[in-house]
Amino acid sequence: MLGLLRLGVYPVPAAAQLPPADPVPAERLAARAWFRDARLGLFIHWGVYSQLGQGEWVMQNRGIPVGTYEWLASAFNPVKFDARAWVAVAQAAGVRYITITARHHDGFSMFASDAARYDIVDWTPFGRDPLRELAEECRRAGIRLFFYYSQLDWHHPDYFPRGRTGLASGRPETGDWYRYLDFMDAQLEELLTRYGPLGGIWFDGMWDKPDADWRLARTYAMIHRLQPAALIIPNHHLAPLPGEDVQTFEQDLPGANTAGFNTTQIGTLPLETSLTMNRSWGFNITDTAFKSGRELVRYLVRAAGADANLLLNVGPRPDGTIQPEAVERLRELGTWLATYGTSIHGTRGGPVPPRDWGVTTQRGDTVFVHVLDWPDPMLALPLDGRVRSARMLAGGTPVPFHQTPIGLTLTLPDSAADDPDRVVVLELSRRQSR
Ligand code: H79
Repeated sequence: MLGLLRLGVYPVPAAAQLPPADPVPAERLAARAWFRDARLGLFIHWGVYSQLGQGEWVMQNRGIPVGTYEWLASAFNPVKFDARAWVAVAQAAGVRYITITARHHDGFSMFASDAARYDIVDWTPFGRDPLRELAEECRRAGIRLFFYYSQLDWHHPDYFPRGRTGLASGRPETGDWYRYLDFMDAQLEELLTRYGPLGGIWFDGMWDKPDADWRLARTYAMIHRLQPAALIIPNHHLAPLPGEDVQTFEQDLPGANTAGFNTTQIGTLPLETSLTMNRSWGFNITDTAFKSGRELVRYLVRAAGADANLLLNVGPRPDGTIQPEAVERLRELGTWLATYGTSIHGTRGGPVPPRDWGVTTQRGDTVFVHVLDWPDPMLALPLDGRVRSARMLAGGTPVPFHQTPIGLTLTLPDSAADDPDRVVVLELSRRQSR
């Protein structure tokens, strides 16, 4: 609604500003294919806000003026930050990539920036660049690193005219929008030239000014010129725009919109779903509503069945440590993946569409049937293709099956009540096309 009111100011809808994107070069197609196979990433929300333990929106939610927040930033000193420890936790969880907040809506840069003084090296007693340390450890571990970058800024004076948020930050009612875009491009250039090969950039916050001229075509082209294999992942809650590489959904599986702001339009790009482990992205000291390890496994399975990656969030504490509740759940995921990872990593969703009882994933002639909610021994699937064998993934017990022209019936073994997922492996006959 606010967007409509602003139509007079920004007459051109965002999509119409973009010329058709250039053809996608081979290295980026390969990066997209890699991303599709990854299936699990770790999202990290960490910044000045972590100190207040009320999530990453605390500046907005509590109406903290810029000057007061600048003081808070000057106290940030995460002395226990240990990039190697974080990457060890990520690796044990079975994640293939990490996406970390380089800059959130508070406008504070968590990296050494020459385009701003409001950054962790120039502004805090900590004086280190955690993104550099993380980039080194990720490279060592073979985990790809993505930078979250907020287009929305509650601090920068040139983020003007203001959008839907950041109105109580006490900034003067002036500013040069294009100078702000130049600043963003300068920071993105730093991120893309100083940290080695990146997985890509994860954008957020464009929804604050949906009708503004974001100069996306220019920024996207710059990113792809600096790193042709870097993926652009925009969390703008719209259908994909030209130049973008991944369609990401926030707190919802693709096509669902329980969050209220997601599009239900699914395009043809690789898919991703971001999810909080409790109810907060940034550290929230009283939010104990953690999903169980079992729930997280089942969400990962549902995401894979919908052909999407799960980007699972943690909000480290202001001292640089990750809460034990989060570490424990990540370890549980990793333990589950040690046995069941073959049915997740490197698979595609399908061939049977997601159902209430569960989902399927596939790789080549192998189909994994993930039975999540089904009380009966007999399960019928609308699956074509001749099945050569069926067995439980864990333990290898053969699963009796019966095929007719309209599908396949499995006779499932009894389940242990607390199994998060019962996985049946079907080997299909190679000669059948699916
Ligand atoms: O970084 C995390 C959040 O801080 C950020 N995205 C995740 C990954 C985020 N911010 N807000 N949201 C997610 C929810 C979006 C709310 C919106 Fe609205 C509803 C955007 C537009 C409509 C409320 C009303 C905020 C702006 C106007």
